[in-house]
Amino acid sequence: MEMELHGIFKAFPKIKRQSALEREAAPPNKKKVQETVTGNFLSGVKIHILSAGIGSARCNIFEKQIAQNGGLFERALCPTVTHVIVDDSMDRDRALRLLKMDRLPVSIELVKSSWLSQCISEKKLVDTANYSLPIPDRYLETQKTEEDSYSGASCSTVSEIPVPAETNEDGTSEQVSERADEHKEEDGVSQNDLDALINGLNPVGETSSLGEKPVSGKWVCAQSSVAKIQNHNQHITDKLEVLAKAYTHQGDKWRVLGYSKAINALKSYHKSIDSYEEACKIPGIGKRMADKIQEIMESGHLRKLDYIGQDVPVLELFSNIWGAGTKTAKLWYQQGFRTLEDISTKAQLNSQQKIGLKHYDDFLDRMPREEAAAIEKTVKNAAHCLNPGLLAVACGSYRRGKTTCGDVDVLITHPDGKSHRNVFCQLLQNLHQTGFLTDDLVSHEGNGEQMKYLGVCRLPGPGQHHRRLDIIVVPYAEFACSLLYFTGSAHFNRSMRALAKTKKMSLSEHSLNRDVMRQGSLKVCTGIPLSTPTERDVFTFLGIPYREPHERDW
Ligand code: 8DG
Ligand code: CA
Ligand code: CA
Repeated sequence: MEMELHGIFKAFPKIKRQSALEREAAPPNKKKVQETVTGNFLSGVKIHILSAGIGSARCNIFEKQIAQNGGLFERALCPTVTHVIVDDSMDRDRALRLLKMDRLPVSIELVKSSWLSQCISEKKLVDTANYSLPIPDRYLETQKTEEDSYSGASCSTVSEIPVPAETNEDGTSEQVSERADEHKEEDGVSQNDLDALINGLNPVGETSSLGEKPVSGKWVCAQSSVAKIQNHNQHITDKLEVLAKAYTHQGDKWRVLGYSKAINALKSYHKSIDSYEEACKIPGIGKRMADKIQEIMESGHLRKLDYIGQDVPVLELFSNIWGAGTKTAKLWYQQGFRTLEDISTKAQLNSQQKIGLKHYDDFLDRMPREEAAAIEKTVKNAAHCLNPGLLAVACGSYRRGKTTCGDVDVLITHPDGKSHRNVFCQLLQNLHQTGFLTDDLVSHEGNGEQMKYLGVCRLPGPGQHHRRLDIIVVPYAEFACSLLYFTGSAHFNRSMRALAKTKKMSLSEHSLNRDVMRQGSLKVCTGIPLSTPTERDVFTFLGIPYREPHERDW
């Protein structure tokens, strides 16, 4: 079934390699419609229309309108098509049957004709969200078979693989806050959702260095990251990771899931793989994945990497703008933008994306931990000016002892349980006044009694970079759980939440609750918060050994 994606590209290999200009002139199946161009909002959009139900007269009108508005009409479905238009009453299965496809590559959207009508009447590229044809449930199974990635013996069955929505159930509030400070929040399913699916089911490598079940239990959160198993298959995982990253940027979440699962399995395998048969036996690796592994083993290369779309580097460039996720990156690509210059001059940016673009290089650059320490100290000093009893701790990668940090996450509380309440606004105001805070991304996000600020700071003095800073003020009763949460890693946290779930508990940045009742993916009773004055208490309630922050760096 993988054939479909490959099939398309194999059928049009020349198109993939031609330059854009050549492509415009070359394909014999493209009907050139000589229309006066009256708009260009469809520039970069290539549309194929499935005429069934739409009728040839309407198709002809659409064809003209596409050309008049800067778009391209493709008579035949080919890899460069960005949208396939179908009748509003068409369902996805039927559309695929008519297209003679098992599924569409993620770069092609299947949308109702009312979307095109709406674009034309509004004279702009309307978001396809309300017009896309939904992916049926069984599609998940199709994907599974396709990559054959979940067929390993100890892997979960399809029915056990939760759909992304269920990930929220690990703790709705967790997801809300994750989405807020993650600039991928606009995507339906983030990389983290996918990781959660994997980690919740297959925590740490299913095979130990002896090829047996690890004695210390299967949960990531139960193990020290210091003892991370050496990757004996890096020559293979490096290549698969490139492919997985490409799929991530293209928003192909199910392929990302399959690849991540295989990569995890390979990384924790106790030796270098020697044969196709050996690869097939590893849980999490199916036959098709084993084919790829064999290809890398034998040739040192993976041909599929040569066919990564030219959109991938551009999508990556765009989604590295803080505030822009895969969807926005895709939209910008479809609008014909290819460079950051295009984005700054032609794209419609929200205020966060403008800040993200302004500090593009600084935000991508990880700061040395000494700089993170200086940022923590600045926030701590400002907090102590307001109230010397306040606690201010840098969490995240800094607390895990990393030598470089992507941003700084400072958690603030007061042991008296109440003096944290009036701190948030005053603290931010003071830090603004000194010029330390330079830009606000999310300036006031309340989550229960927790307050969260996401912004940008810069230490005084010449040559300093702009850095991302998160400040979270929490009530003391929630301090241990929020300290645990904001220390991470995200991977470690997901494992802990998944473990809590198996014990009818739920863990969030607020509390660890017992007696949680769930019906399927729905939490019907939120349970009773346990008293957790320290992080250690959370580990104890979950029945796992305490791990120091530097041991949580999964
Ligand atoms: P970095 O900034 O050096 O890149 O790493 P970090 O400090 O570990 O990541 P972060 O993005 O600043 O997030 C801080 C903590 O928040 C993270 O260590 C664990 C927690 N967290 C989760 N899930 C998620 C998530 O989905 N996104 C983000 N950004 N943080 C999460 O538990
Ligand atoms: Ca951080
Ligand atoms: Ca952060």
